[in-house]
Amino acid sequence: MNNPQSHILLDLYGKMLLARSFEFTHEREFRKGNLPGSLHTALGHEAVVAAVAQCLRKTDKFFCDQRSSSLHLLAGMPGERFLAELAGKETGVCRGRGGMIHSVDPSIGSFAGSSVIGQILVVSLGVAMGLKMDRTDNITVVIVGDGASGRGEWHECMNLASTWKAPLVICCANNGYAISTPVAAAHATADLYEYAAAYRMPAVQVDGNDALASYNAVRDAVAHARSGNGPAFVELKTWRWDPCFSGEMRSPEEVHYWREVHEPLRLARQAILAEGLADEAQLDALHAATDAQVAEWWRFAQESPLADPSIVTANVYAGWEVETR
Ligand SMILES: Cc1ncc(C[n+]2csc(CCOP(=O)(O)OP(=O)(O)O)c2C)c(N)n1
Ligand SMILES: [Mg+2]
Repeated sequence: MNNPQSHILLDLYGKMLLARSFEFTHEREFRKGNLPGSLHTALGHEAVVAAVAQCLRKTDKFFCDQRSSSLHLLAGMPGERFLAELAGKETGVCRGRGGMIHSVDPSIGSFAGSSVIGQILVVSLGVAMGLKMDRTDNITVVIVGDGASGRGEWHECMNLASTWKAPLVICCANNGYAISTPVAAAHATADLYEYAAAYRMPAVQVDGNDALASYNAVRDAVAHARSGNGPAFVELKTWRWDPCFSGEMRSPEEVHYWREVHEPLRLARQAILAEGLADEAQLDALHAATDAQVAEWWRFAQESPLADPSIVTANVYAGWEVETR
C-alpha cells in the first residue's frame, strides 16, 4: 500500500459505507412514519459527499443542497444527534427544529441549506468572501444539484465569485434530472461545467460515481481556491436512487445500470479487491461494524424525547411577535 491513493480509496470507501448506512436508516424510518418532513436521500451520491468530505479541513465551511445532507455526518456531525434531529427530537443538533435540509452545526463548519433550489450558492459566496476578508486560507465548498443551474443565483454566484476571486468551490452533483425533468430538456447544455468558462473559472467534469476520480477533481479545485486563485467548479455526474417526488419514471434499464452496475460502492469495492488493499471478509466486517454503529445512533434518537414545542420561536429574529391562536 505504498500508493497514497490506496489509503484514500479505503478512506473514501469507509465514508461511503457510513453515508449509505445512514441514508438507509433515514429512508426506512421515514417510510415507517418516524421522521417528519420530506425525504431526499443521498443514496447513489455517496462518492460525491465522500470526495468533498475528504477534502475539507476542520476550519473550512460547507453548504449542502437538499440531497447531500450526509456530508454533515462525514464532516463530523455526531451521528446520533443528526438522526435525533431528523426525528424531531430534543437531542438533535438543532433541537429538532432544523430537520434534514436546515440542520446546521457551526462547530464543524456546516451551514444550513435552503428549500429554495440554488439559494445556497449566493449565501456560500458571502461566507467565502468573509473567509477571504479574514485573510485565512480557509475555503467554502457548496454542493448543488443540476436543477440549480437554471436559477439566477447560479449565474450571479459564478459571476461575482470569479470577479471577486472568492475562495469558493462549487460542486454540482449532476444526476441527470430535476424531479422528472432531464437536464437537456431544461438547460442550454447538459454538460453543466461548460457554464464556468463564461465566468473564467476553471472547471472539470468527472464521473461522480468513481470515488477516487471525484476526490482528485475536488482536491484540485480546493487547492486552486485555497491558494488564493479564486473559485473553481467541479461537475460530478451521478444518479440518485430516489425518484424525487414523482413515481419512478426512469427506464428499468437505466435503474439497473446505475443501481447495480455503475454504483459507487460497488465500483470502489471492486477497485479495492483488484488492488488487494483488503479482502472480502475485511470489507464485510467494516460494513457490519458501520451498520452496528448507525443502529446504535438510531436507538439513541428513538429513546430521546420529542422537541419541546415551546422553543419553536427561539433564535428567530428578535422582536417578532408570535401570534398564538
Ligand atoms: C426555486 C425552487 N423551485 C422549485 C423547487 C421544487 N423542487 C424541489 S427539489 C427540486 C429538484 C431539484 O433538482 P436538482 O437540483 O437536480 O436536485 P436532485 O433532487 O436531482 O438531487 C425542485 C424543482 C424548489 N425547492 N425551489
Ligand atoms: Mg438533479
